[in-house]
Amino acid sequence: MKSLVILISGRGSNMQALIEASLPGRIAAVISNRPGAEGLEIAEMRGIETQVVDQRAYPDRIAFDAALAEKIDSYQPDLVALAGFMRILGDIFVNRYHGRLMNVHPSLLPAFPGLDTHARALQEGVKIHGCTVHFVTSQVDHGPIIVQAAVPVLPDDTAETLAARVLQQEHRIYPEAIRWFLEDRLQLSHNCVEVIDATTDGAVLYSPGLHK
Ligand code: NHR
Ligand code: GAR
Repeated sequence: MKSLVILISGRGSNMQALIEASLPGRIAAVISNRPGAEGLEIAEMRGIETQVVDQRAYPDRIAFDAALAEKIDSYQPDLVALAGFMRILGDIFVNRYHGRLMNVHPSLLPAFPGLDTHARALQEGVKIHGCTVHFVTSQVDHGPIIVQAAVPVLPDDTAETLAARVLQQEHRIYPEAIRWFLEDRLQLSHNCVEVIDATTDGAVLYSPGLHK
C-alpha cells in the first residue's frame, strides 16, 4: 500500500478531510513547521504520528528545508501533501519530490497565486472563484494542475464567507486528487496532468445567473 506524509502549518481542516476520506493509502505522519498548529491535535486524536520541524530552529531556508526533508524521508512516503502549509520550499526540496509533492491552493490558478487570495478576488471583482490542486514546482503556485473546483462570488461576500465556500470544495477535490495519485491514475507530461478515466458532466457555472 502506498503512503503519504501531510505537511501543515495551522488549522488542518484539509488534513482532516484527507484523514476522513479513507484513502487507499496510509497516512504515515503529519508534520508541522509550527509547534502550535491546531491540526497536530486532530491528527494525534486519530492516532496518526505527528512531528514538528520548527522553522525558527534553523538559521536559513536551506537548513530548514533539509531538516524537513530528512524527517519526511524517515517515513519513505510515496506522496507528500501540503495542506495549508505556509512556508515556501526551495528548489532542492522541490526537486527531491518531483512528481510526488502536491498542494491545494485557494484560487483558480493561475489567477491569484500567493497569499490573501479571497480578499484579492473580491478586490478584482471576479464572479467565479475556487481552488486548485497542483503538483508543486519551484515556481510557487505554478505547478501542473490536477483538478479545480469553481464557486460563485456572491454580492454580499466577505473574504471570510468566500473562503468558507471555497474551503468546502478544497475538502472535496483534495482527497479526490490524492486518491487518483494513489491509484496511479495521474500522468504528468510537461506542464499538463492527465487523469486516467476521469468522468466529467460538462456542467457550466454562470455567475451571476443568466435568468430571473
Ligand atoms: N513551495 C514551492 N516551491 N512551490 C509551491 O508551489 C509552494 C511552495 C510552498 C507552499 C503553498 C502556497 C499556497 O497554496 C505552497 C506552494 C506560502 C506562501 C508564502 O508566501 C506562498 C504560497 C504558498 C504558501 N509564505 C511565506 C514565506 O516566506 C510565509 C507566510 C507566512 O508564514 O504566513 O515562506 O498558497
Ligand atoms: C486552505 O484554504 C488552504 O488552501 C490555504 O490555507 C487554508 C488552510 O486551511 N493554503 C494556503 O493559503 C497556502 N498558502 P486548513 O489548515 O484548515 O487546511
